Amino acid sequence: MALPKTPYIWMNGEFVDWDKATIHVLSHVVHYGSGWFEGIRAYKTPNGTGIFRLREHLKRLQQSVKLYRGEMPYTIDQMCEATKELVRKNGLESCYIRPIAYRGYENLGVYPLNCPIDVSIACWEWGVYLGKEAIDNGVDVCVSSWQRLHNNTLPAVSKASGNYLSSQLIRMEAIMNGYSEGIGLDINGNVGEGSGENIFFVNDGVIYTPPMSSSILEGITRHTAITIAKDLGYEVRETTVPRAVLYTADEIFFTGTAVEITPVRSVDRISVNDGIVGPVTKHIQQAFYAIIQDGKDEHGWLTYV
Ligand code: PPE
Repeated sequence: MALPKTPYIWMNGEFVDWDKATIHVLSHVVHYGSGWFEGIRAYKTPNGTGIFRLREHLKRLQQSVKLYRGEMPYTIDQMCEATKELVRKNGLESCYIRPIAYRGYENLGVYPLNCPIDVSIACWEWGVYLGKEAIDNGVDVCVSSWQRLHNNTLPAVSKASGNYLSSQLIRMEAIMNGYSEGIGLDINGNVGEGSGENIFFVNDGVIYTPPMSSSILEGITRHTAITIAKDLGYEVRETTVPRAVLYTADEIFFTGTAVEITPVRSVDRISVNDGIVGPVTKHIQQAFYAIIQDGKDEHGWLTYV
């Protein structure tokens, strides 16, 4: 389905018509995957439209670029202001926001440092990601035959466009085989993450999630879920998770900007908790939705536009 157009896309400091927000085919990013992006959500709350953890996303974008020896041409403050103004100008109450920095047009070759870093921000209306049912009832997933990137091949901590070739292999295989999502194991065979989300496990009331060394993006929703869980009094352990836990855990859930907090109902057709969303997952979901829907934001995670 086509993207729902908005009036403007922000490009290198200017608000450009949606249809005119184009780049040259010989831009470095098109050939070599040299882009870095973020996915951010803005929610309609009783206090107005609030962008969820905007600064943290923009800081991660800056770090993603830095890892590739680049420097963002705009400060985090400038990017914050641009994002807020874009959401306002596009008149959206809630939306998905996609900032992207990329190596642009200058000359072509693997060595990227002669090409400029161009920056765009777009936003559009976007509902639930893995389907309406997913958040309430959970999703059926598989372990992918494709493994995640090795940390010393393409570092997963940098949200680089090129990394998403791995995600595409995982996602396509899963969908073709009738699942909603695939889970990538790290190169040691331990659980990494989904093609576009982090993963959590609950066993005997304790919460587990794979560490950065398991080739994961250090998700901002992951950090949110860990913080909420600790606030609610749960013990959270960031630790290596063997594949077998996918088939034995009491509860499993995904976290991510797009999926928010989505329960996993089965893995490779083995049900999790008889297919019923478990109490810990529900507890964390409720606390999360109280923040983004009701604006009960004690951590100051919402930036109002
Ligand atoms: N891992 C991966 C590989 C990933 O792409 C995301 C976000 C996460 C974990 C969770 O990160 P965070 O959003 O900071 O909690 N994936 C983004 C892009 C998804 C897409 O389909 O494109 C997102 O959720 O916006």
